[in-house]
Amino acid sequence: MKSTIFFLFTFCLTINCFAQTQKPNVIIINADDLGYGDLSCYGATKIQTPNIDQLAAQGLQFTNAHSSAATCTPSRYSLITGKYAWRKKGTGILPGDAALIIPTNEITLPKVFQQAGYATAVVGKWHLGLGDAIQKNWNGEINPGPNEVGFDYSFIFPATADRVPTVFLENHHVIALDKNDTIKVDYAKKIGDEPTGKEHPELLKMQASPGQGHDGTIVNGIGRIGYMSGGKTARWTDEELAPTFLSKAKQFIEENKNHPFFLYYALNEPHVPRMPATMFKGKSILGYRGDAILELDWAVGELMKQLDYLGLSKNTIVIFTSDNGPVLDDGYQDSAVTKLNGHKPAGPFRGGKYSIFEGGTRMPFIISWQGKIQPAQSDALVCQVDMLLSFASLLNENISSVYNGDGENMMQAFFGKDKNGRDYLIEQAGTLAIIKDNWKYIQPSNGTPYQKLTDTETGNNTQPQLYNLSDDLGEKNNLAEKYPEKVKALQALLNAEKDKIIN
Ligand code: NG6
Ligand code: CA
Repeated sequence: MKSTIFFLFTFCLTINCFAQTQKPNVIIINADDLGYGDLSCYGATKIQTPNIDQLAAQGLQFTNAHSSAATCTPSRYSLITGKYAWRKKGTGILPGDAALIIPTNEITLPKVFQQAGYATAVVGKWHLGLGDAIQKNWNGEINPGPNEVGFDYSFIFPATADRVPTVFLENHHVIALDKNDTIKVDYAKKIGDEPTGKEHPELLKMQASPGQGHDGTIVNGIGRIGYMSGGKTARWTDEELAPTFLSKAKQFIEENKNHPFFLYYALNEPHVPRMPATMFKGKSILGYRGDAILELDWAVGELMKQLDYLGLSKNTIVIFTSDNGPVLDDGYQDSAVTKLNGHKPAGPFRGGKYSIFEGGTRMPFIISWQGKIQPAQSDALVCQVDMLLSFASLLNENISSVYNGDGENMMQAFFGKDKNGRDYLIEQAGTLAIIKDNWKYIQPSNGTPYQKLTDTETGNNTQPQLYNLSDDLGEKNNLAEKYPEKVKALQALLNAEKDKIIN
């Protein structure tokens, strides 16, 4: 009898152990403002990104994968909630003091993993708001935040590197805070008595671009959007961002090496202000923007090494992508424009960040799972909004009673088995566009067609636009007048999507 119980016990342990090793770890690496053409595996010749290229060589590399939107907050909102951001007010680019915009009572991508027994973490840029109000005490517990929407562990900065407060938060608290030097944040008016970038540009180590703000509180010699006072010991230096996030990501992996984990690793590079670690300064021929891309590539390589070192490479799915298209001058004179050297950040696409043209949302997208996903290229139409439902399906989590969103189950496409992907997809910038069967319709809009400050062709046009992406990737040839029926059909499909009740 005793030996039977012992046998059963060891048998269960083995099965349990087996079940655990079978569940793959998942890492989503999300770069910030990295364009389709910024990586050598996507055709860049003026910069080499060997580590991301390696990931592409061992995985499935997509040519028609998208973020849902051409800026950060709506793009990330979509990834985490599995819903298009344009359905919900208040999901545009958030200031650094915004309240959390993800409802805490709804299903999210990390919650899917939690339900499946995973340890979950976000490390890096958040930009989805914190707390339940704008006016909040940065010196106490800040709640709700990433931990309330599905992340067991979070190590983040609140918004963007160019917005105050320039601090790290670990779970609910700002780290390295001196209780006698409390932080205050204001986006409407100057607070405290420190000189601002506007008052004292001579104090800046990198000048702000004229007319683009970034002249509030000076932190680490760089003018920011917004004002903060206090928190001197807690303020980061830009040069430490990538190494710090990398070290926290590696630590989380190490701590969970015997347990399935989901890591959302949201890198800051190459978003402004571009101020890479000293060892990357001047390393590329493209100025600090190129150097920041090399730093990003290095961080990806170091993360892969960590997986190898811990013996996790084979059982970890790694996805590499970006939140929106590229921009050169996004507020600082950092030589991204003058040292472009013929580099094409958006690759063959028109527009970039802020643009409804493909440059805005057509993203690098690589998925690697050694031994499970065959190395290849895929032209399937997929979107980051699909992550939630796709991973729910992979993990056999039935979420049909709690998820009513815009995502589709794209696991077959992520495995390279389905070559087509989605039937259609909606893209968001100032206006909306819809892609179906490689035709793209852009809804008319009164917005400016050209954003001078960032030198962006936004794609806005008061007339309908129709492009055939099969032979016009650069969206040069508007066929709307030639194919009015096609315009009508796509417009109707877009309108039907807009009318859908998603809650
Ligand atoms: C813009 C900022 C830009 C950048 C962007 C957010 C100005 C003039 N420009 O409003 O510098 O911070 O917001 O980028 O303020 S994102 O990638 O997070 O969406
Ligand atoms: Ca971004």
